[in-house]
Amino acid sequence: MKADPSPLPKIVVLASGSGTNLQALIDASRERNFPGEIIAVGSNRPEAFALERAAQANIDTFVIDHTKFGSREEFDAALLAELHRKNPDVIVLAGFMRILTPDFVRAFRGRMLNIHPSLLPAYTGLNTHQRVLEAGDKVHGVSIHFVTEELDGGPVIAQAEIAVNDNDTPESLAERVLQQEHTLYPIVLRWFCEGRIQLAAGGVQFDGELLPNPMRLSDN
Ligand code: NHR
Ligand code: GAR
Repeated sequence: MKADPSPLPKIVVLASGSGTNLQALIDASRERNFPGEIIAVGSNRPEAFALERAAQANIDTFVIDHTKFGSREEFDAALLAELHRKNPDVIVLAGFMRILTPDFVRAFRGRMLNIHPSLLPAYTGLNTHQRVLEAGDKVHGVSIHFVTEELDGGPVIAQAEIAVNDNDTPESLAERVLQQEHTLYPIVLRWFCEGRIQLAAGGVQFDGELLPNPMRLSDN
């Protein structure tokens, strides 16, 4: 008899919005030999389309509605309790729009990834596409990083860039950045599930070596 294969790492995705990144991750995780399983999708917004995408894919969903809590700490405690029930190996933020408290982040240190629509450390926070245009930048892009207490400040694992055109709008930039996101996030999640990426003292380790710079995909 064949020995049981070792169980796949369990992934929980948190999303607040339309969930196109979630969809890219679902599609990738359905490919043969993907080294992880999305066991649940959670949202702080009951109306998030991401929840419908999960349901369509027969993935368990949960909602912790932040408007029902008196404080950030109470919301995070409820989210943390739900996550402890699911017991994931990795939490993937995919368009998740609530800042997480330090206690929450510490509970999943080294096991929580975020995708952020800028070339970090540039443009942490919200409205990145608008701010890139206002600054007149010629390149823009996306970063995937470990989540730490510092908002969008955790060590960056990988980035992809796009060229900014003279006639770009926040919407046209968002569209091209999203395409890069959909390519990059499945690659990075695969690496993480394979055990190739680790949060270390001095930054990100890839195959046991500290990365001098984030991994980079380029569209040109
Ligand atoms: N939490 C911690 N501790 N560290 C990070 O790096 C985090 C995080 C939570 C979310 C995603 C981040 C992004 O990629 C993220 C990274 C939300 C806001 C925000 O201001 C900022 C950055 C990110 C996500 N949220 C408002 C808030 O009061 C609410 C905005 C809304 O609901 O639309 O939480 O950009
Ligand atoms: C993505 O561009 C993601 O990088 C960004 O929101 C979009 C979500 O799209 N995330 C943030 O701004 C986090 N604050 P999606 O719901 O279609 O995946």
